[in-house]
Amino acid sequence: MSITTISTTPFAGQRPGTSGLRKKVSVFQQPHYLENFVQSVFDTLGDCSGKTLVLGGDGRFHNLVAVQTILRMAAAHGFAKVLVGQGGILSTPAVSCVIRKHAALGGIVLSASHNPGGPEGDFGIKYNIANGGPAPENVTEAIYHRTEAVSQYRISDAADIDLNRLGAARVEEMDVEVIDPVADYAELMQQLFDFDAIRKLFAGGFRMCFDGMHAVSGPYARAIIEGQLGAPAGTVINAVPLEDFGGHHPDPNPVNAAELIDLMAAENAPDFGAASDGDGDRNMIVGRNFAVTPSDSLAVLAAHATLAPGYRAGLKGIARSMPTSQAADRVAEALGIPCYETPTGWKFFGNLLDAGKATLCGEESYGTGSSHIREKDGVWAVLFWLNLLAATGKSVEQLVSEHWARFGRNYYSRHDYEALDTKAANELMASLRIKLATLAGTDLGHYVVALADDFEYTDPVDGSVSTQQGIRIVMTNGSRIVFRLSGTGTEGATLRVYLERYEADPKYHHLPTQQALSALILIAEQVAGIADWTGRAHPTVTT
Ligand code: VG1
Ligand code: CO
Repeated sequence: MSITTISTTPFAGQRPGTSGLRKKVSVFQQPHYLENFVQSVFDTLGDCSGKTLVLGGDGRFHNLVAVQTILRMAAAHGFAKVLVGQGGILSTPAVSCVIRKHAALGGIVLSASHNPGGPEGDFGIKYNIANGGPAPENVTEAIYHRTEAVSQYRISDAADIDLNRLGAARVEEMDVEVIDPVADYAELMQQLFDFDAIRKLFAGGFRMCFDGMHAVSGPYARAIIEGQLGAPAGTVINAVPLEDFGGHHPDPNPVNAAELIDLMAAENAPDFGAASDGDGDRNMIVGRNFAVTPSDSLAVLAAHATLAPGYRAGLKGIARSMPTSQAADRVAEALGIPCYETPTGWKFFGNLLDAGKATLCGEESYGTGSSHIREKDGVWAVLFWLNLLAATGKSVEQLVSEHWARFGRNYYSRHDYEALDTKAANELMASLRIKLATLAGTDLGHYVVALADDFEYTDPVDGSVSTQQGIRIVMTNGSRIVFRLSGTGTEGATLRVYLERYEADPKYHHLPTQQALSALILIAEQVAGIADWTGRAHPTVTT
């Protein structure tokens, strides 16, 4: 065994996006590609001697190869120890949990999250810092600048370790511990939720379906929901992580989790349905024939948080990403706590959580989480809902309808235009930006524009400023249209159009969402000239 230094040359475009570096598997398979990025992460971290690193991924194609490579590089970089998930598996929230529990320096998550996997699919890598959360922008930018100059990397030539055997191993001088991917995480969940009450719920015949989408959350859901909470075997479907997610998009929304949506609409539907994404940090909540929008889910959890033991003391604040609906703002107002509005991406919640300013956080993209870790957390959200259902004895639809009756309903939808020509998408955004200055005060259909700007965020904790985080057109009655380009795609550009309309009157709380938003949809098309720029008359995905 020896450690060698290998010469390399930089690859263009190794800039982490909304959540790490994501590329086609074939890009990651190029010699030195992964190594260059990992070396750049390690160079950015500096001296790692005596430090612990957490490592794991969502089990997608290329995960095992990457895990072994990173172990050899970590040994060459002087790490004292790596905690790696058995079989190379760790969900994103579990990585966050393990980093915090074991006071690690940080962790590496191998995942492209909700993007498809397999040899033709996507792969990804992201670095999480000591608080357990995604590296903030100053760190990801430093890593990116390093990738532009990297000229060598260090790696051991040690043999692969057996990732299936739990317990101690070694690479060079470095200790490796293969850990149960679920244990630390499950222990944390027991501290937050009333497992006894949920056990009683299942014992009383309550039925649930959790769709693991052949991604990483299956083993977590099985161990906790079937194993510890006593739900019958088979409650978790598509529970075994597959390298290609069974050929599906592991994205828990009504379009990609159609199997679950159909089941929940069937005659003999279970009481409760849920799904999670590739790396286990997203969640979709479904009642009988009733899908809950992520923005509403955040608001409902916030309104009832004190029913869960981990949140009995109340919430310090709520944080949501800018495009997420303002439903949570109304709850925050009623609770007399602050509501923060951040750019898209979980990394922007880290400082608010660390500073104790926010307890619950959420994004419209099926992401919900809290101060228990520093990532969004799919299984956590499902357990939180189970806790509410057990504590109130109400159905999902009842809880949400009552919420609307009390706070009003924020109709909400996101329209995605995927795989656009990048130049055309950039031009669409640029031309919108030019229009912004003259939009305020003008009439758009029956709406009057109150504010039109490009969202800029100043972090209230460290003062860092993030610009161009989404173009928003806010109407005088609070309705909004937001435009931004995705930072997680790997093919061309994706335009996301976010639409929100507030309705106070319960008489109008049960309209089909697209119908309720139709006037705003038309305005969005007209203001941005979507069809003209992109040649697309309709979005590819509507959620
Ligand atoms: C998308 C979502 C964003 C989320 C990000 C990572 O980013 O919109 O809310 O934080 O994915 O989620 P973008 O830039 O494509 O809009 V995950 O579960 O893919 O790590
Ligand atoms: Co994810």
